[in-house]
Amino acid sequence: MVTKNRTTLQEYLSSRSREGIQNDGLGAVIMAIAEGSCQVQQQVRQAALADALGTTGETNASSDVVQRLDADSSDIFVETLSRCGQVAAIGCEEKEDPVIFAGDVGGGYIVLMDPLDGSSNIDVAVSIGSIFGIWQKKPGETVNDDSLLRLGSEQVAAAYVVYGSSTVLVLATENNVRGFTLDTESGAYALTHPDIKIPDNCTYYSTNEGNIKVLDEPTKKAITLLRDKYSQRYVGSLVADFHRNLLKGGIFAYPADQSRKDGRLRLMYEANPLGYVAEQAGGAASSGYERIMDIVPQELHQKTPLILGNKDVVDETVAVIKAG
Ligand code: FDP
Repeated sequence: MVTKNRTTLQEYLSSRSREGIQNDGLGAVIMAIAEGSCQVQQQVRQAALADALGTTGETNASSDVVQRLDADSSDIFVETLSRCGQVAAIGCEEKEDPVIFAGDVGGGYIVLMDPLDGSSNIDVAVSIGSIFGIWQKKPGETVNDDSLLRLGSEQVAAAYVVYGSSTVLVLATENNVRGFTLDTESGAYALTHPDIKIPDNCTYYSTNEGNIKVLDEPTKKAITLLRDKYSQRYVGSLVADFHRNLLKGGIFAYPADQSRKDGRLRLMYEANPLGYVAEQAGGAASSGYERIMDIVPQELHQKTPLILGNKDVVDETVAVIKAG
């Protein structure tokens, strides 16, 4: 068996007195994410065979067309997270309103998620993923809609799963980023990337070059400088682009443009969780104006420009944008 002699995610979480995972119940939340992702990866790989591709005909809170797999993945993760008994509330990119578990039913954690990121790549067999930010409920708090509007810096953990040529779950807690690869034979995630740190050298930049014509001059200059120095790689699924850049060194940029003053990506479901992972791995995340993790959220589905990856390159890029 492939996982022989490797630590499984379950074993890793069981020894949570080390590695910074000390909070009661957090392991159960992460296992619920892992369980859901096993189901989602199966659906993703079988989708064409099961005639499950295509759209639901609806749009979500951000006016994006909802793919059938978006909706199915959302249901799967809401179910596994509800069942683990440690979650007080779930905010989901695909759902207008949060799911709140009242009274004794709820646990101590708040999870905000993009259940299937990279929708436009679903139908064409290109890597996609799921993203999760995890917060702890405030002591004595009665959870309501406003409880989900937390600073990114208050996350206690974040995770993402890439459904690529293999399925990889990356888990970040304070100063710790680890990657687990799904062994599809045993159904267990096994530790394959024990200590992820973003490499010192930035190799890649990832941005939608087609947008260059609608950028303001300082942002255009910042992107052009990246183009001059680094190789371009752009999958068009944030998780996949981020994962490559995290392992190989790189910067992802989806800046504001003339028609999208707040960019395209979601603060609570995408920027905060991946910003947290980046920072714990030695990288950085900025809106181009401020640290992502310091943005005070005004509403659940709000968008933000995002510049994410190697800290020195993020800082340089932001400096060019700010210089005007
Ligand atoms: P998608 O719309 O396909 O879900 O989350 C939004 C996102 O994908 C990101 O995953 C991706 O990085 C970005 O949008 C791609 O946007 P463009 O097509 O505008 O480049």
